[in-house]
Amino acid sequence: MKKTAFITGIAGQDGSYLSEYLLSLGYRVTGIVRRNSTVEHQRDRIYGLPIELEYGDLIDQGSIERAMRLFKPDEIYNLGAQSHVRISSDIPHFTVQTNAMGVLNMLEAFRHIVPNAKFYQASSSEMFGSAVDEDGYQRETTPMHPVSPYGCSKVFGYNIVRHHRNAYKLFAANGILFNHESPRRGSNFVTNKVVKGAVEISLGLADKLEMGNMDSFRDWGHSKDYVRAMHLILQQDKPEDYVVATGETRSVREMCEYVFGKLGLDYQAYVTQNPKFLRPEELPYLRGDSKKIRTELKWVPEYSFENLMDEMIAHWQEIYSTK
Ligand code: NAP
Ligand code: G4F
Repeated sequence: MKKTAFITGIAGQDGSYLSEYLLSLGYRVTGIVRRNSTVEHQRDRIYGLPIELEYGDLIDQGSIERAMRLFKPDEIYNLGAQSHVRISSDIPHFTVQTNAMGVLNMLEAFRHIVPNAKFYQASSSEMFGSAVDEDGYQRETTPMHPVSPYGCSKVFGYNIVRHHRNAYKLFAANGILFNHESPRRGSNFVTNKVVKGAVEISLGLADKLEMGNMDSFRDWGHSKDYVRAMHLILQQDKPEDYVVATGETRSVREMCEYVFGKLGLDYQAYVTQNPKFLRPEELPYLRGDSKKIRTELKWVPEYSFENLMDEMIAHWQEIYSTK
């Protein structure tokens, strides 16, 4: 029988790729979107997909329960979040309400309405914050010392999932995902900002790019590879938490060097620093050890860093060639 998936954050980067992936596997795909005054743009990433949508908000418990009763999901993917780390310092209350209390709202609806379903929580490497193991990696056992309202809210979500799993014997699992990108990434995240800006400069549409901290390191993978991991985590008999990462790390500076270099440019001639893009507290270094999901669930990413960046560059070149 056709399985039903219920996705919060369905119109976001991951929600859109996950929808496409689950549809390709024969799922009925359902989800919630928030009310927004510009409805056309809100649904750009999921335009034309045969999915069922209702209005809902993670902060509005009644709306979550309504959707859960209506869709009766077999699998629940809680991807909805205020997902921008720097902006979480500007809107900390909203961030915590959505990313922390929102998870509790989802778990309670899951527990009372569809307790036999399986639940995936979009946890984050930002939870590790300043903690790094001695060998230079973060993994499932690394302590969590978050350095942003976003990171703190995600730690609550992570822990309340583990609590509900243990206390009520629910299938609830965390994917601890490191940064993942794509042409669908919001253009105020660093990779897409750099790619878009560099393509504009290469076409003479801009002459500089204002950045924040160039010396933080991130472990960047492709969203398409990471949504496969989410699905895999829910196909197991036992709910467990898994780190999903490439295991490679690069600085923002190195990423700029690659992207501008691909376009025949020297990033140093165009990139300037604007303090408005710095964070009150920076997370300087992320590198994930995803041995557990690779060995136990046989997850293998298909994209390299270079393939990912090249796809994003081609995306922006295509956009500007049709303007
Ligand atoms: P994204 O593109 O920002 O998508 C987030 C989605 O959540 C958007 O559709 C957004 O809708 C929705 N949302 C925001 N507030 C909501 C609320 N109060 N109620 C219901 N929906 C709400 O993020 P993403 O990159 O796809 O990430 C998906 C999830 O993975 C997030 O939970 C993120 O924190 C987590 N994560 C991401 C990464 C990464 O590198 N991408 C890594 C680790 C974890 P609107 O457009 O209406 O705001
Ligand atoms: O692309 P970013 O904004 O992503 P960040 O903060 O690492 O968060 C992303 O990954 C998390 C997983 O670890 C997710 F949980 C979260 O939802 C989100 O998807 O910034 C990456 C790095 C930071 O060190 C930042 O300081 O890039 C640096 N950076 C330098 N200049 C900049 C800029 N980031 C942004 N967004 N804009 C800049 O101009």
